[in-house]
Amino acid sequence: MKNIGLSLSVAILTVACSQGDDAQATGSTSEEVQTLTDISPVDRKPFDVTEIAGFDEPWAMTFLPDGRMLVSEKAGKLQLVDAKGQKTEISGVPEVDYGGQGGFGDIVLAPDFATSNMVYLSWVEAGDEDTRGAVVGRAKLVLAGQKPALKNLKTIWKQNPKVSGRGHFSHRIAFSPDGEYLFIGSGERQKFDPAQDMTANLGKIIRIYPDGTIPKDNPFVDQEGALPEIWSLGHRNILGLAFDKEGRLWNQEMGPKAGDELNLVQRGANYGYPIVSEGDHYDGKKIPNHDTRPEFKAPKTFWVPTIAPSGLIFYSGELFPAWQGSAFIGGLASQALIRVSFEGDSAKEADRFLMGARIREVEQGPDGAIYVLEDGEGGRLLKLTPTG
Ligand SMILES: [Ca+2]
Ligand SMILES: [Ca+2]
Repeated sequence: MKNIGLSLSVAILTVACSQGDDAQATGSTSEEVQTLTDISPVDRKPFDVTEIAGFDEPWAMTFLPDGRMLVSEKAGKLQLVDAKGQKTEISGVPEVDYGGQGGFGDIVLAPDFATSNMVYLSWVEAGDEDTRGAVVGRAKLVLAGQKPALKNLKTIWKQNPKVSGRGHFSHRIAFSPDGEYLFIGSGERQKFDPAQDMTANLGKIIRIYPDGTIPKDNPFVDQEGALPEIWSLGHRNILGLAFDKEGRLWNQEMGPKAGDELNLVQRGANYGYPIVSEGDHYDGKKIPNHDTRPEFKAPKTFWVPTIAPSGLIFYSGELFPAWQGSAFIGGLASQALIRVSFEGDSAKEADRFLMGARIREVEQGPDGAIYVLEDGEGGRLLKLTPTG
């Protein structure tokens, strides 16, 4: 482990082009630089940064009750990581369809993990004729002995239909605070219209029971032709899904050319994509803003220019008491950790901490420290603690 004091005054004005995540993302502009300067005082240094370990394209992480971590790597590995950064590869992982934005996705613990040892994970599987889709499965994590393993892996949900391309799988997963329901972010696979098509589960947020069965009180179970697992629709590329301390579900999603959104997710609501967006299409075609169509739910906050969000937590720890109740979002193109503050159900960006690397994932540790995963080859796991 080594301490690498984060100097926010160095090289902070570099806004890298979002390469991996949104293939058509734009590069930096003077307008973006101006906005970053306005938001982030360059002398701000609220946390120390400790490097814990490095990974090959890390994508998601979660904490075990004993303080160790599970970290997924996009090409298909799952690593068990101790507090000192020692890594052990976990066997029994699914075969993933790796490439573009696809591969191994999210990993979360079952609400009853302490007794069941079950974990939930998402990945991309291949279909017929060069198609693919995200799936969610569960397995038992066996940690006893020298070689950790996943056992009895079972798929419980699939994107439907499988389509061509390797983008916008989303496949972020989150349990409701009562542990009763599993929510899944299902991206629109860069196909636009499926987000409004009720016979497809793309561009939707999904609600199922932890065993994969579908709750009878889901909003569209009685609607002819609609897939019963749909909870909300009109989403684009959902890369963060989390509950706040009041038990409300939020999602962040990557907009098209800008227009990244933070949404309060409500039962049966339509979030408007691709009919409305605060951003525009990459080919320059305009998309009307949300306020032109009040039947669609507008985001609680949005970003123009893009931050390229990835990962979402609501902070509740003791180490940064001033940040309790805030959300944290990783920034890919913005190479930042973004803090969002709330008042009632309104939200706004409060801080943008420039990290000098694309941030893929954010977590809160059992000690109240904030952990982030950098994106890409050699992406590091960093632990953020209050400046001493
Ligand atoms: Ca996580
Ligand atoms: Ca929207």
